[in-house]
Amino acid sequence: MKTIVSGIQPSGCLTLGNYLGAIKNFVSMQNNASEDDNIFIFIADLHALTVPQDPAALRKNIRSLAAIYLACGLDPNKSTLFVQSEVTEHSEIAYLLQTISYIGELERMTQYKDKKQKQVEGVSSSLLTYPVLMAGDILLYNADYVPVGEDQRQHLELTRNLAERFNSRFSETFKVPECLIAKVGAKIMSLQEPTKKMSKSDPLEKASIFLLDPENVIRKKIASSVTDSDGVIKFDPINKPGISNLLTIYSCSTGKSIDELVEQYKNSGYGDFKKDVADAVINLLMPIQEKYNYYLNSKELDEILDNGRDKATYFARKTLSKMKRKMGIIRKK
Ligand code: AQP
Repeated sequence: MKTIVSGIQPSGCLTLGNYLGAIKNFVSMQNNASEDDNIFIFIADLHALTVPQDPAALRKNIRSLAAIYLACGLDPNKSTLFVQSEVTEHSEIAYLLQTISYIGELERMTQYKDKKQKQVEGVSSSLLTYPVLMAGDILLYNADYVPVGEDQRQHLELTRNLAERFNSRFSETFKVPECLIAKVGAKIMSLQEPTKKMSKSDPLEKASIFLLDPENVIRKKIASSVTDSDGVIKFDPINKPGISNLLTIYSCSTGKSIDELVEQYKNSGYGDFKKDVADAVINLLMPIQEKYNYYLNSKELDEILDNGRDKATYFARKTLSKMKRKMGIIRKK
């Protein structure tokens, strides 16, 4: 029996990066799982709060992300889908793990260093402690595997350190989880600055393809994506980051290998290539959008999240009470 845990922040409209780097892998792991495996995929609303959010938009984004999960193929009969804040054990374990984590190791996190630059009104302490909450999300369910994009590797390393530290201080309690990162698609880059990752909170609209973008917008964004002037379609992320990113997007959207695509387009210009990349992305996203609209307005959505919350709570409670017992915060043995 294996346990798989992952989540995404409802911090805006999801990007193609979130889909190719994360959701696509959740779905394929789900579809390859055996009956006794446990898969927990959550909506990381507590994580979203580490940077300022508009409450009305956040409320909307939580439901929207649930509908995206379902539209992309997550099946509530195989995966437990829930909202992180509704399983209050997540907040509790985060505090308990903070007692064994060090400020120095949190200050070294790249994402903290990047995101704190953008917090003009002061850096919230939750931005610093967010990776500990993430460790808690994973350890609560004693995960074996955590499918994430490349940008989360460092946080996963911290999770592994905290699991080992807890085990050595209080006796064997947690499995040390493994990070699963896709070989292609683990880091989809911005269309406008292809040396930077595509992000849902990027203020530059044209930099990201959103999963809910209409067809004409996708075409325009890909047509105006930044490339280079040498006119050759080949995979070279250092010298040709724009074209390499489009090749990755094309490959992940169709299942064709990058080598195959390079061969196919060896005599083509960027214009034709970009048009075909746009077609591939549109073919991928249009069926998802159709299902999204169905789920967003369905009664099932809330039922699925209620059931998911109850199932996740059952597992989370067991871990948390074991942890508290080992730490000595219990009145009776
Ligand atoms: N560009 C990307 N390429 C591949 N994978 C990506 N992920 C994010 N961006 C890319 C993966 O998506 C999962 C969920 O990410 P998240 O929303 O929890 O946080 P994030 O990594 O901070 O994502 P964003 O889009 O950049 O959000 P904002 O802008 O709100 O910070 C993770 O598995 C991540 O690796």
